[in-house]
Amino acid sequence: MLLLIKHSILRIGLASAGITIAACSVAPPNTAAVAPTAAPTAEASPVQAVSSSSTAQGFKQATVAEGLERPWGMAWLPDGSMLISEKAGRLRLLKNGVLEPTPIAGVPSVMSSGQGGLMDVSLHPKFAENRFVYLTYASGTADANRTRIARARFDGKALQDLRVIFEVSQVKSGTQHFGSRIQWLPDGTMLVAIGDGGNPPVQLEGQLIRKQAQNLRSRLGKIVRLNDDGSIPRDNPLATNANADPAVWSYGHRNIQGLAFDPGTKRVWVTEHGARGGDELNLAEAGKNYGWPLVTHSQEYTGGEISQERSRPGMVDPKVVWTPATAPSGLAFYTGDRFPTWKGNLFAGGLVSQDVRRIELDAAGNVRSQEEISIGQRVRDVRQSPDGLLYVLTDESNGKLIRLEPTS
Ligand SMILES: [Ca+2]
Repeated sequence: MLLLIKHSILRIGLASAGITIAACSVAPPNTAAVAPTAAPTAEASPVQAVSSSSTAQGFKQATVAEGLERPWGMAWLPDGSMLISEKAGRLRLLKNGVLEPTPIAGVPSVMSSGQGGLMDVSLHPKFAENRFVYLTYASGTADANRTRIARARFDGKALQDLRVIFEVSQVKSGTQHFGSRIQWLPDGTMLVAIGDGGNPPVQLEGQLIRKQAQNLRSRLGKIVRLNDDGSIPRDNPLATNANADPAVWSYGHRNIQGLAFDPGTKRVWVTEHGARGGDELNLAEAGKNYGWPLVTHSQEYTGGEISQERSRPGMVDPKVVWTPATAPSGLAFYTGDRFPTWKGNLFAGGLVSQDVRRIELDAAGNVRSQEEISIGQRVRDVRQSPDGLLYVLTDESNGKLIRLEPTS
């Protein structure tokens, strides 16, 4: 293991110097995820556990910025500068390649503890006109907290008129599983992923809090769909269900930290954490149930089954299961021109795997293959820049912004 880590650092060093990453496969090529075609029985789930595959080539890694403390999310402003969130509750501006030393003022007070803190940052699709910035964050105390979404106007220096536009209705304890990512849809609504609230023994309303993922009245363990002011669209899939929170768009999720949109097929892709193993890539669709915690490939951290079932009729199987866990965070769907052969691929960051998985899809939305791009640090976010390159944030106390660039 130590050798592997050292090797990764060596490779990063080479990469920073502009040398193409050498191949270093942990497993033979073409053993990557095979997508399930059908789910005949719970005993014969077709999903294969995947740990690794071949190693991607034809690019180099350049460090764009460092000195970021546990960065979480990133967004590009129209002038090419970037907003980068830091978990402790700071929003940073990277302008002309320089990280401004003073954080942006006006960020809400966050609970920075455990997995909670300032999380995603996203711009309104019409930011150039309205200057709206959206933040997701954990709010409250270790004993009473929830995920919130706030909107503010960015005047170039500070956030103004900050307003909480949405929050989880239930207050929970503990510092786990807040989500969260924001993804805009072409109709001007946004999807926001919210975690299930935590692992055992954390309880809510007399049962393990993880069960809230199957409770349609709860916003925990869900993707919600919202209008740009936080109100709930009338055409949400469960809007006419009297027993459901109308904000719910999909459910049965454990803790989604990667959310991406394919503008060609209109598919929504998510990565979510399992407990011990069983991390998932899912093709998310309105109104569907993704199974947690009734159906899962993951095990309890303390050992033993969370569920005997891997698949169930009426619940959607994952497209990939990662065991051992990669701890996926950050997901990009690549549409750029700078890496022509990567067009239409997903790029999934991994906190534990310390890499980015390049995932090839077929026309039906099944996974054809995976390659690993070793980063050598915990990867918190992966995004495509407006000019078609891929950017990676590392979850370290001296976190980096890394750019992947083609070598040819
Ligand atoms: Ca699932």
